Amino acid sequence: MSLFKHAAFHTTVANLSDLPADSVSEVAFAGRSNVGKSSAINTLADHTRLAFVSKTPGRTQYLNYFQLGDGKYWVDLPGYGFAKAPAEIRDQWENLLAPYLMQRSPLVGLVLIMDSRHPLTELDVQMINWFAQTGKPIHVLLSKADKLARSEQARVMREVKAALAGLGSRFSVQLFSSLKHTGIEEAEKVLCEWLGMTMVPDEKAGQSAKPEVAGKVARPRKRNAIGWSARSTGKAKPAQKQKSPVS
Ligand SMILES: Nc1nc2c(ncn2[C@@H]2O[C@H](COP(=O)(O)OP(=O)(O)OP(=O)(O)O)[C@@H](O)[C@H]2O)c(=O)[nH]1
Ligand SMILES: [Mg+2]
Repeated sequence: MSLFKHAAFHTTVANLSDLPADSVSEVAFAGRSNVGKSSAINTLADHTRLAFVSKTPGRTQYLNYFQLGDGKYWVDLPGYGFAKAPAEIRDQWENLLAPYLMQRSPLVGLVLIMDSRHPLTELDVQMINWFAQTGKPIHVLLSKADKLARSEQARVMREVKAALAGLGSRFSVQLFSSLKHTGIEEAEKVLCEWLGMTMVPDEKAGQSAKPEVAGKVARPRKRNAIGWSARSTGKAKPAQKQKSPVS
C-alpha cells in the first residue's frame, strides 16, 4: 500500500501569483521531457492516472500540484529539452520555472528524473548546477531501469554517483522503474524525510532501503548570486554564474 495513496490533483499553476498559499512543504519533480516524471508520480501514489502520462514529449505544461494533506504537495514540472519554439521555452523558463525553483520557500527539495539509459545529459548537468545554488537537496531517480540489465544498472549508478559527488551539494541517487514498480520504498523514504511526514513501517515492503547520499549540504547563496530573479513584473534576468537549462 502506497504511503501517498491519498495524493490528489490540486491545481495547475501557469502564473507565479497563483501558487498555493497554504503550502507548508512541497517537492518538485523535474527532468527532461519524456523521462517519466508523471509516471513516477503515479507510481508513488499507486494511482494509474493521477498525473498525465504520454508518449508525446512535452505534455506536462505549467506546474501541476498534487496535494498530500496537511499543506504538503508534489509538483509535476514541465520537462526540459523538448523542441518547442525557443521564445516559448525562454518565456516559460523566465516567467515561471526559474523563479519558482529559485524562490519558492515551501520547496524543500528536487526530485530530478533522468532516463537511466541516458543520464547526465548537458541539460541535466546544467539543472543540477543551477538548482544546487539554492542549497536544497536533489534526489535523482534513474528512471526506466527496467530497460537495463542488472550489470548496466550497477554501472550507471556508479557513474552517476561519481559524477554527482564532485558537485558540492546534497545529492542522493537511486534506480527506479514505474513499469516494474521498483525503487518505490527508497523514494518514499526521501520524500517523507523532506516533507516531514511519518513513515509507517511496512513489514512486507521492508524499510531497509537507504538512499545513498554523496557530497555535503551546500549553503544557500545570497539572493543576488542566484541566476534568475523574479521582479514584480514577472521579468527575470539571466544567470551570471551558472548556466540555466535553457540558456
Ligand atoms: N519502460 C518504461 N517506460 C516508462 C517508465 N516510466 C515512464 N515510461 C514511459 O515513458 C513515456 C513518458 O512518460 P511520462 O511519465 O509522461 O514522462 P514525463 O517526464 O512526465 O514527460 P513530459 O511531461 O512530456 O515531460 C510514457 O510512454 C511512459 O509509459 C518506466 O519506468 N519504464
Ligand atoms: Mg509529464
